[in-house]
Amino acid sequence: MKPKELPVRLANIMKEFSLLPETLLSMPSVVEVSGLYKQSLNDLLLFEDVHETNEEKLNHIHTFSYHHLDRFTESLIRIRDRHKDVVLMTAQGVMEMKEAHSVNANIEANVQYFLDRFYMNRVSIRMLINQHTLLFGGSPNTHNHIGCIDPHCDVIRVIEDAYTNARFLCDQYYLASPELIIKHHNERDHKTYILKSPHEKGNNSPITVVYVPSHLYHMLFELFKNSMRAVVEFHESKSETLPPLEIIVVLGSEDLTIKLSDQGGGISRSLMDMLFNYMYSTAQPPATALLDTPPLAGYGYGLPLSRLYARYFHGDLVLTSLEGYGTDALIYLKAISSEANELLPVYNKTCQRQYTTSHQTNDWSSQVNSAMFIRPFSTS
Ligand code: W6P
Repeated sequence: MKPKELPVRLANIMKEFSLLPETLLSMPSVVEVSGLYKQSLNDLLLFEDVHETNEEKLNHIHTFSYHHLDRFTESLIRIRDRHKDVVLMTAQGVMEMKEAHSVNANIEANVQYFLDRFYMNRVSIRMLINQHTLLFGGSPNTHNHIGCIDPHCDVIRVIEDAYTNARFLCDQYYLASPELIIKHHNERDHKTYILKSPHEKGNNSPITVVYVPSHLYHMLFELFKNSMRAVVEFHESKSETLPPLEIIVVLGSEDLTIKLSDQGGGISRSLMDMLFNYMYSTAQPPATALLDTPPLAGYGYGLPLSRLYARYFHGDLVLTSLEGYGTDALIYLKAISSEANELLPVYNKTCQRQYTTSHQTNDWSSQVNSAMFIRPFSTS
């Protein structure tokens, strides 16, 4: 890691912070978050001063370096802990804004743009901190990982792990949960495996990828919760048996694709657009719904954050749906690790323009033209 990498990432996102609409910037929770970033940047800069002045003074490079490294590691752990609730605090800030101001399309677009970059920046900073603390924290490397990167991340194992834990929540709340069928196809190695899971295991070689298992787990756990909730709620009143979830994992030469299909009734196209929208997803649950809200999948920030995890290493997360039937969720990862470098928000003129120019107004009309329709939509 370059010595200034962390302070630069902190400073970049703080600059973007300052370009947010005042309506959001002035919210108490946002002021608080902004304060955490200032504090952490200060911590790191203070540290650089110590490094430079002491290095000039002292010739005991070795003893100094070890001491220095320990203090740096401790500082990073403190920063990681300080920022642990930032997603929650920021969501709180968005809620405060929605309550205090009327929000126009412009502000909504700015907030969406910012939060994607803000959370991506956060993912990247936490990844660097985790790498540093794992590699220099002094505890032995137990399972051939490089920091939090597993060079042989077993995709099916992570799928089964995420399924088991989501299923536990689902059973607890609904007293039922759908089965899972896993298939995988290893085209890259010119072999095809079909595997029924989690109950029947073949002796096929697993599909592995160089990846951060916790990121993959996070995405899959989120998707499983959404699918399970949809399946159970859609079939509750319909039949005794639940249609299973189906996963197919395909390793191609360029992409590793994981498709999770549910028969949970699907989502309309108009709702689909909203699933990744932070402003839409930040709703105070109505007081009466609090007790009824399942621990599974409220449409919170889970989906947009999962998509950021996928995009962080140049993958993606995509939903397609057949309303009335079910939904497919696709996770794309890079099959080749050399293509899976970090995707980072950069602060430049284009970015600045995003905040300063007004949101483009739509140049497609959806006005009902009475010449085209014999019976125009009712206005009630
Ligand atoms: C649904 C809604 C949803 C969101 C994300 C992933 C899967 C699903 N299924 O019905």
